[in-house]
Amino acid sequence: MSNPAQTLALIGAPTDIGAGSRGASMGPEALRVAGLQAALENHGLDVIDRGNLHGPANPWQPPSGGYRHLPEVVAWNQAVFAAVLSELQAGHLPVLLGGDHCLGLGSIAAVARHCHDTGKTLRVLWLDAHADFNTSGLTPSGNLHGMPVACLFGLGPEPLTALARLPDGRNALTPAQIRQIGIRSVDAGEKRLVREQGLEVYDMRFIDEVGMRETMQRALAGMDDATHLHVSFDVDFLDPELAPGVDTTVPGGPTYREAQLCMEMIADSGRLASLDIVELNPALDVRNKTARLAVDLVESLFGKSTLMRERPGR
Ligand code: 4U7
Ligand code: MN
Ligand code: MN
Ligand code: MN
Repeated sequence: MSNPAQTLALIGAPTDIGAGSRGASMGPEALRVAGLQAALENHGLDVIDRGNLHGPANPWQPPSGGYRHLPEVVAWNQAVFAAVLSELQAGHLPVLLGGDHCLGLGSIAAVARHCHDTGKTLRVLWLDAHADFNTSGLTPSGNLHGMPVACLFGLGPEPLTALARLPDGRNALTPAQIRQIGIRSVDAGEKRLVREQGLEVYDMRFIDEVGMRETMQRALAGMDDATHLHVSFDVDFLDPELAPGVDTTVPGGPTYREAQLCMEMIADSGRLASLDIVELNPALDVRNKTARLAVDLVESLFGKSTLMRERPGR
C-alpha cells in the first residue's frame, strides 16, 4: 500500500432510541459477527475496536412535543460526539457502528468541530434512501433518526443544535458541504425544506438517468488536500432485495454493482477520514446477510479493489 498506515477506531453505539422499530441496537454486534475488523485488517489497515458506548435504555414512549425520546437521543449523541472527537484528535479514523441514524448528528458534529479546530474543509456524503431533514413541525413520526441533517443545519431542538454548534457560533454544516445520494423517500414538508435550503440531492431518478459513475464524480468534485471527507452510510441506501435488515426499507435502491462503484469511487478519492455505518437492524435481517453485505461494501470503501487498479495520487 502506498498510503501511510491508517488506524481505524471502531466505536459501537448500540441504540435504537431514534428509530420507529426496535433492533438497530444490535447493529454493532452484527457487524462484528460479520467480521468487520478482520476484513479491514486484511486490507492492511490497523483496526482498534473500542467496544460499545453506554447510554440510556430505550423507554419506548410516544413522541412528546414533536420528538420521541429526545433526552435519550441527546445523551447518546453526547457520548458519540466525545468518542468520535477523541479518535480524531488521536489521528485515528473513527468508524461509528450504529445504532440508528440519529447518531449521525453527534458523529458529524464532532467531525465538524475537528475540522474547525484543524482548518480542514468538511464534505459529507449522506448515503440514504431518506433525506433525514425533518423538523418537529414536519415529521410524520417524531422519530429523531429522520432529523439529524436538519439538526446539523441548526434546525432542531436546542440541546441537539447546541451539540452541533461550532465554537464560533456557526452550525456544524451548511448546504454547500453535503451531498445526498440514493434518496427516494422524502416526506411532503421535508421536501419543501430540502428545496428551500438548497441541498444537493442525487436521488434515484438522477442515478437512473446519469448513472452512478457520473453521480459520484459530481458528488466528489471540488475536494482538495484540505478536505476531510465524512461518509454517513445508512444501510437502507441499498435496495431492500439485497439488504432486508433495516427498519425503513424503500424499494428501488442501488444495485450491488452500483453500490460497489459508489464505495470504490469514494476510496479512489483518497479523502475518506470518518465513517458512520447506521440503521442496520439484525432483528429484521436474514442470517446476518445485510451485515455481511455492509462489511463487503465497507471493504470497498477502504480500497478492496485497488489491487486491480492504479490508485490516483493521494
Ligand atoms: B433514516 C421518515 F416518515 N421520513 O421522518 C420519518 F418516512 O435514518 C423516515 O433515514 C425516516 O432511516 C427514516 O420518520 C430515517 C418517514
Ligand atoms: Mn438515515
Ligand atoms: Mn434511511
Ligand atoms: Mn432507517
